[in-house]
Amino acid sequence: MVRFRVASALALMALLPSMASAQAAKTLEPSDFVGISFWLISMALVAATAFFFLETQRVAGKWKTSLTVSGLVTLVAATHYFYMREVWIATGSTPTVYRYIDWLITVPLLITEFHLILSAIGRASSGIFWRLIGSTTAMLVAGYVGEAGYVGVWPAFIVSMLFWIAVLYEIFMGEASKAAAGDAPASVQSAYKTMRLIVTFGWAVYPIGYFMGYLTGGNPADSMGMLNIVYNFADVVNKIAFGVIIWSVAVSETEGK
Ligand SMILES: *C/C=C(C)/C=C/C=C(C)/C=C/C1=C(C)CCCC1(C)C
Repeated sequence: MVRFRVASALALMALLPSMASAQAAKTLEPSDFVGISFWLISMALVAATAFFFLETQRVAGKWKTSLTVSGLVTLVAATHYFYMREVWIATGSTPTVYRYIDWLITVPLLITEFHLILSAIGRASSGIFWRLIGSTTAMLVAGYVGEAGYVGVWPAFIVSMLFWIAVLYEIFMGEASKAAAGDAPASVQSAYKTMRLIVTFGWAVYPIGYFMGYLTGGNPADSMGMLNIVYNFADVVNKIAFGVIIWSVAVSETEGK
């Protein structure tokens, strides 16, 4: 039964690329490094999804949900990458709207994982969860209205940064940090600390991308190339590496190491 469900999820994933490529007008040029990065990352996300879903069968019960959520993050992102890749290759323009739809779904899923780890430590309140969801959503909406041209790129950047700082405050100094200081197994505590570092340094790559894309005053074509390369790289760290950290804690806890 479990095997059947995993198999059908994988079969569905295999169909996704063909669904997304129906309207492709051009093929990938060997000199299009941004396009190549879209390809590499979409494939890495597919592989990561298969891996996280299959590994749910190996870890102890309380870790299964975390790994399933990791797989959902990479599945949702892979699907968006198929579309983003086509937009970039066919038109050479930045797929802002697909990027932000992806983030609006995957960031709350990542916050859910954060919260699952916190619950494994023992004292996670729902207030922490909703504050993190609220701040991250506001951070993304501000970024979107800046990138899509509804408001100035600078004010949007500043507002978005403030909400990200609110997230950092919550996880380093707020209730979440206190909840994490419980008497959980060392491996769970270290997972929480590592996830916190990802939200600090891994997430910092996104504002750097935004800055390089809109705020340096460089040639727009070069800036958009940088923006996409940096965002793509950030997604590898924050979606795949994040999941791998959870996976490694889950395996070592399950196997009693
Ligand atoms: C899987 C996708 C993730 C984890 C996306 C995270 C996105 C951010 C942390 C974006 C942050 C931004 C700022 C802090 C300021 C400039 C605008 C944003 C939206 C790029």
